[in-house]
Amino acid sequence: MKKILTIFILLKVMSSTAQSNTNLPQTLKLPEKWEFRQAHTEKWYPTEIPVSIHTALQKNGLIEDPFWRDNEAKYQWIEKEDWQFQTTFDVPQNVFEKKHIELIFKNLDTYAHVFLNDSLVLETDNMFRTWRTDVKHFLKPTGNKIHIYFESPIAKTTPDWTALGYELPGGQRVMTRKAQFHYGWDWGPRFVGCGILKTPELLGWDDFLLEDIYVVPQEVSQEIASMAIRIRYRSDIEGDVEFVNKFNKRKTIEQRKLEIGVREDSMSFQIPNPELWYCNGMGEPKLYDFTFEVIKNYKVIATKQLRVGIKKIELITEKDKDGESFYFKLNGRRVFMKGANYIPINIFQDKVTEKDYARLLDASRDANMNMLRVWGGGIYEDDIFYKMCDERGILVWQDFMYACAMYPGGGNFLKNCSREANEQIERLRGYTCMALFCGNNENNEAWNHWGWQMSFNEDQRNRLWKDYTTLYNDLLGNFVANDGAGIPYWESSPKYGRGNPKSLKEGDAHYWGVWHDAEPFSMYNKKVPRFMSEYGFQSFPDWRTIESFTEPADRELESKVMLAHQKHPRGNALIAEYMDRDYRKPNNFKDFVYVSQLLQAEGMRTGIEAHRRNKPYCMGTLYWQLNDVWPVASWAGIDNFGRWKALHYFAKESFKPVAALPIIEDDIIKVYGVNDKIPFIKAKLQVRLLDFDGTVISQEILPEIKLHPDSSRVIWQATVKTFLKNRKPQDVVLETVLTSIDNSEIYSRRLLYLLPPRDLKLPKPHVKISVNQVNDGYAISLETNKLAKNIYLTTAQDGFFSDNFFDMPPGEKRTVLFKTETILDNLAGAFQVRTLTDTF
Ligand code: BMA
Repeated sequence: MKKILTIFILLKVMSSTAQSNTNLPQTLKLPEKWEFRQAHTEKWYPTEIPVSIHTALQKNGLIEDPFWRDNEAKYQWIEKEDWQFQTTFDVPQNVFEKKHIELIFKNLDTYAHVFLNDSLVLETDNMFRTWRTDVKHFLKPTGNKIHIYFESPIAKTTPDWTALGYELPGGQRVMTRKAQFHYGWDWGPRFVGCGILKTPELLGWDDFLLEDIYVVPQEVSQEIASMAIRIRYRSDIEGDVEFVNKFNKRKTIEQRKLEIGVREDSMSFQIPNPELWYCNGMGEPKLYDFTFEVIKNYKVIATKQLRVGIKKIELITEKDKDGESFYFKLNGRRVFMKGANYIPINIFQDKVTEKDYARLLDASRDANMNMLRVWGGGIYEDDIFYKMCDERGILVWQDFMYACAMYPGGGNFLKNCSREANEQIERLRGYTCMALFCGNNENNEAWNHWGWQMSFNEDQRNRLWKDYTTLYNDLLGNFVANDGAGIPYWESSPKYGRGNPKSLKEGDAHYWGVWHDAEPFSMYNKKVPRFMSEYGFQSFPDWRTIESFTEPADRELESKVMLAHQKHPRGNALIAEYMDRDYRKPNNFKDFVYVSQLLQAEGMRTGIEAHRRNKPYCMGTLYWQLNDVWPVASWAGIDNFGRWKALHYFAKESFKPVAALPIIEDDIIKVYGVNDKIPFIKAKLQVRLLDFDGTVISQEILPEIKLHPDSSRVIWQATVKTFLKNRKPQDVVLETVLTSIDNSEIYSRRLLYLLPPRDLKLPKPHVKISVNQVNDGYAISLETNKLAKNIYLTTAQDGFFSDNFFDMPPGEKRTVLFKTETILDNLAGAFQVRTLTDTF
């Protein structure tokens, strides 16, 4: 007993020394409670940070929910006003007595004048930068007042915008380094706000500050990985120190001499028998934990915990017989990229929680994605996003935040952009998930092919193009090359636009012939580029999501409120036109919403499969878009509540790493075997033609087929006629099932119809469900007497269906898990089932 007590006391003493190690820099988060008001008005209102002005107003009942009905239009006045925020705080001794005290802001949106105890200490003009300023001499131990005056981004930029003498494509938003989608997009509302989107901090330190640290693998062999830890520090002192790295109970120590000023240094350490970091579907995203310390006179003066994987990423752009390749190599192996374009989770960043990130990135991983493109009209994401991508094996294609516009040049603007880029490169290069920095979204393509040049004279054109190349080539490109830790750089996405035949032969492509030009989905089979970084089709969000912003009378396709939540001018017309090609007219708007999701999912599947079949000519497919910033009809596969549309369920199936993908080409049924995995795989293929009663008309089994690593080839084919055996195409469905040889694993299963749904003779099925409570929710077992097309399970409860929108032939049994924290009391009535035949 005595011994235990001694150990306990010892532990206590040790832990309290660690916490109160006053040699280390000390951080103080500023308080949550603030007050705010509209400038030039009297009354202050309470608020809690992080907050955007819209949230602050809403929480005080000064405005309604900005997403409700057509409220967006009512709240446009907010962008024209100035806003003030303030609070008071004390500075505890451990911070106050430090030699240096910096006030640090991240995500301060955007034009802020910061006053500390009535002195102006900082002025900011870029929401993507970290702002730090020395405030030691302005602080007192108690009763400090911080006041932030936000200028309207519109009023602030109007003089410079007008002085340009011409209108830059993209509009006035280009003048401000602020999330460009705040100004409205074809899937988002316009809310040009301001706000304190992260809690500001005070950072106190004495003689030494570790400003930056990251780890890069140097030499990697099977036996050993040599890693370099690179640091930048700021020091007021010289002298001997030790750099220490603790890894896996081993300590590496190196002696150093500190120098005064801002200095860079590095140390190395080794990982024996290293396991490399692999992306989702290729292997494990192995991460290693270690701790770096700087020790002076036996005292730790800086420490940092790091979590890093060992990976090498390369972008291979080589001339070949077709044009020029565009693919990624991870750890020396070619990888086919599967994923989507990511936009921010909410237009009001203050509302985004860690849980939201986890849910969306889990959904990406669960849908077999291995890459997300952080699109250039949004934000450089929060650290938590990249950390979660590291952990889930999701590679990140990171655009710099420039989209669909020409940006002003000039010293001040470019200086601001340079600082932003340097800070973001420095922050992001340490994340293992980082695969690419890309200069901008569509700016090159738009300038050269969207007719933008016509509104400028030659001088202006030359100047604008020079500003373009200065920013994306001379500045960003060089910054990434010099400081990007080996992460590749790509000037603009796409390399060529769809008007240019080269777009299918070189670089990455955005193919929008489907959608904008109303080309049929089957064009995806023809327009296969080297890497498809954008293509998409709209649908409506989940019905409950529609209910969240409407009154019952609003729930009509063309109601004023629904139109306020459809930002594409031809959106509804295009959906209706495509729907008419493939589906029978839905009975009502609710059915239209459901069918719009099927239409989108089927269309996108055509694209995904075309890209996968054509590997290695095509080496990536990122559809537009993963998610939504508010409730809206859009290209997203997951709506703003995190609810999966049919697309996300379909993508999960279509992205499976080993798959048999059927297609009919010139009356020949072809099945492609696609293997994205590293090992060579032997598999069994079963192809059956069934009628809608479940009778097998034809079938073929290939007991052993070989799927080479990272490959795609036709593994089986037959003419439609022989397989159809005099049956009519409207009465049958083709099923391909790819399993392991011993049937223990189903790699993929796919149903393919010979005609579009509107021409099928679908029977009315009777789908029986039975519900059982299980650990994390309810298991719903389904059976049907006839083919049930696109079974759609719904419930009024919050939760998640493990599967939905799937087809089920008779004879098959399926169990869907409904994950929920809610306890249901009426199991039988809790779930509803619909199928496609209920919509007409
Ligand atoms: C892409 C994107 C976005 C846009 C989407 C849908 O090209 O880069 O600008 O939202 O198209 O139109």
